[in-house]
Amino acid sequence: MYLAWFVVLPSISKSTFMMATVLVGVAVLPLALYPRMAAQPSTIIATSMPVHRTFWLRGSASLNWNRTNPNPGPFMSVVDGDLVTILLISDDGFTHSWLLDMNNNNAVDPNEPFSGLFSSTTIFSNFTFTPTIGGNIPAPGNFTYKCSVHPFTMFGTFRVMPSQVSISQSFTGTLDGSRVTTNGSLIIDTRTLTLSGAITTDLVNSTTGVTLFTKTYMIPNIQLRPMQNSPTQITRFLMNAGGALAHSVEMSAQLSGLTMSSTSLLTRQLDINANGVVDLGDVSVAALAFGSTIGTTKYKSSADFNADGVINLADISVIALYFARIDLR
Ligand SMILES: [Cu+2]
Repeated sequence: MYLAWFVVLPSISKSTFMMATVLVGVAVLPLALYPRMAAQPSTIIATSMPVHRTFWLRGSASLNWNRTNPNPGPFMSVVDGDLVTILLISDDGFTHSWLLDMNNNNAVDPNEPFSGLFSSTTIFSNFTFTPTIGGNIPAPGNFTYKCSVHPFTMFGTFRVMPSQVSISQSFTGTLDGSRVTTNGSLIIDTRTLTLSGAITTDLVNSTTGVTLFTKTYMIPNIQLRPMQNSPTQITRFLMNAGGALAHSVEMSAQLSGLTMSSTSLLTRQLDINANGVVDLGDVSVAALAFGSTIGTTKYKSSADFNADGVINLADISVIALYFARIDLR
């Protein structure tokens, strides 16, 4: 058989070989294109499914839950519709309970999630319930959990988040004789901490009012990350606002506790080479022109993001802030 190959191979004519190469190329082409097509977002708003969250609490009348005295017991955060299991054990041999005291009256009311009493120091009690906003939980927010027996020394914060937090977004800015406006909605899925939504960007000539560019951007579930030394979760992205001169609207969206906010900024396009991401290629252009003023050979208008005629720290700061960020185009 091996011999047969050596015999057959040299006998393939040049034209047959060319034909085979073309055929292989045609066969591989769809495979090469497929990942690009698959990367296009088909569903913009992905709604997360409820999850099962488990907490372990060891109760002590003098040392609080999990011995956190003099501080409150562990912070517990759940999302509307999650399955919540609290595994409870007595630290000091006394009888305790876990109560979500939503009206803060230190008493067990019929509508309040309540574990019942437990006193074992060796066997965990299992209290499982589903916090449902509009059901057993009146509204999203922070509530105090307590031991109904020792409500003044055994307490902590129990947060119920809605599954989504949304805000409407609008912004107007003027640069290089263009007025750019954005309008839309931003939505954070509180389980996955991803940002979605849709923002329409319009660019008009600020003198004539003629619309030069308009586009609605779908935000493709961008992941939020914790800010350094802060409980705030944040993400940043930019949107192309094309025109006679290319512009970007930089946007940040953040979630602090139950509150969502966003900020916007208009500059010349940070993604200078327009490849969909603010990368080293863009930063290099800005770095090389750093310290220059308009009219000098070192000056590059594309790196003068705030269009003030000087490429200084203000320009470097904004591109640094948006480094590696997606440019929606
Ligand atoms: Cu107790």
